[in-house]
Formats: sequence, C-alpha cells, structure tokens
Amino acid sequence: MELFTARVCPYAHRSRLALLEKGLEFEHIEIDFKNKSARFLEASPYGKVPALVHNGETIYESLVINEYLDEVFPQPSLMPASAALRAKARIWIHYCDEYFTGDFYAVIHNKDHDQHAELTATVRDRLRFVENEAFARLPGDGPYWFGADVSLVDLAWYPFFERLPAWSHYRGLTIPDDCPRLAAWATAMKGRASVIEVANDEAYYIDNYKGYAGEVMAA
Ligand SMILES: N[C@@H](CCC(=O)N[C@@H](CS)C(=O)NCC(=O)O)C(=O)O
Repeated sequence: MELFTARVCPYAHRSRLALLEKGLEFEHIEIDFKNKSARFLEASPYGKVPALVHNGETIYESLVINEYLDEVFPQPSLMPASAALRAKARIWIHYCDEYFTGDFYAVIHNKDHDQHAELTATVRDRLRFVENEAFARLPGDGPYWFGADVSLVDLAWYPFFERLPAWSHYRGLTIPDDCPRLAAWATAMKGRASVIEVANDEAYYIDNYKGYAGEVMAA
C-alpha cells in the first residue's frame, strides 16, 4: 500500500492517522507540490494529496480513503456500531468539510483588518456549534467524539486543531472558553499514539503558514 502525502497537508494527515489507527504498513511518498511526478498525477487526477494505491486501485479524497480503509480493514472499526450513530458520524464529517474548513482557512488567508473580527467570530461560532450540538448531545462521556473509541470523525477534525497554534499566533484564534468539551477532546487527541507518531510541533506550523498569513492580527 502506498500513500501519496505531504507533511503540511491536513487532509493527508487524516489518512495517515487512519492507516496508523488500523496498524497498516504503508509506503509514505512525500509530494513536492512544485514538482509533481507523473506517477503521482496518475494516482491522483486532481493533483492533490492524499492518494492511496492499494491492490492496483487508486483512491483519492481523504474522507473517501478513510472510509475505504475502514471497509477493507474492518478491525479496529473506526465507525460507531449503530446505523443511527454512523449517520451522526457522517453528519459531523460533512460539517467539517462543508462549513468549518472554509471559514477556518478564510481567517488565515485574510489580510484585511476590517474583516478580521467577523471572520474569527464566525469560526468561534462554528466551534460553539460543535460544542453544543455534538459534544453536549452525543452519547458517551468522551474523551473522543463518540465516547471511548476513536472514530473517523475524530480523524477528520483533529488535523485542523494540530494547526490551530498557527491561527492563534497570526490571528489570535483559540478554542473559546465556553467550549470545554471540545478543548478536552483536542487535548485527548493530542495524546493519542497515532497522533504523536506523525505530529509536527507548533513552530513547524507557524513557519509553514507564514506565507498565507502575512502579518500578525490581534484577536
Ligand atoms: N478534498 C481533498 C483536499 C485535498 C487538498 O486540498 N490537498 C492539498 C494540500 S492540503 C493539495 O494536495 N494541493 C495540491 C497543490 O497545492 O498543488 C481531500 O480531502 O483529500
């Protein structure tokens, strides 16, 4: 199994975590975005990481790769046992890509001081929505989204929280104080073995997002 990946990419990070959680051996192929090989472009028609090659098939899109891995290698399962909770898991994965990530990246890409407060407030509200609609309502008592067992939802969201120190550094964005469950979840994820194995430190993200962020804007 081969994974085309990039250390800086949160989407590739999701699939690296899924492979590690499954205990699967894989060849890690780091992609230089400025010099994409023909082999990579064949595996990844969008020219994006991650892309997985397994049994002669190429699979791309991080969420699709992770569902594929969970189907093909069912143990340990990374989805809840009941159909209703699996549906909830898909809702929260969908919320991440449909609503959260766009607003999250808008904050770091924005160079206009006049828009800064509104953009960061939007992300804080997204985090409060997760706190109040997911963590306060879903069954289980943590530390993960669905209780004691890590799931594809945790793996879909966590990479953005590992990058949050860069948002905090350049844009003053942190987890709001009124989101204690979300903060506890982020701490629990940070301590997980798979996360530790591929973690980058805060300085790495601050350095790598400098080009996007430009100057520091206070909270
Ligand atoms: N929806 C895709 C997003 C993947 C994505 O945007 N990857 C970026 C890096 S984070 C990429 O490969 N960009 C290629 C480029 O910048 O040339 C997924 O979930 O896999």
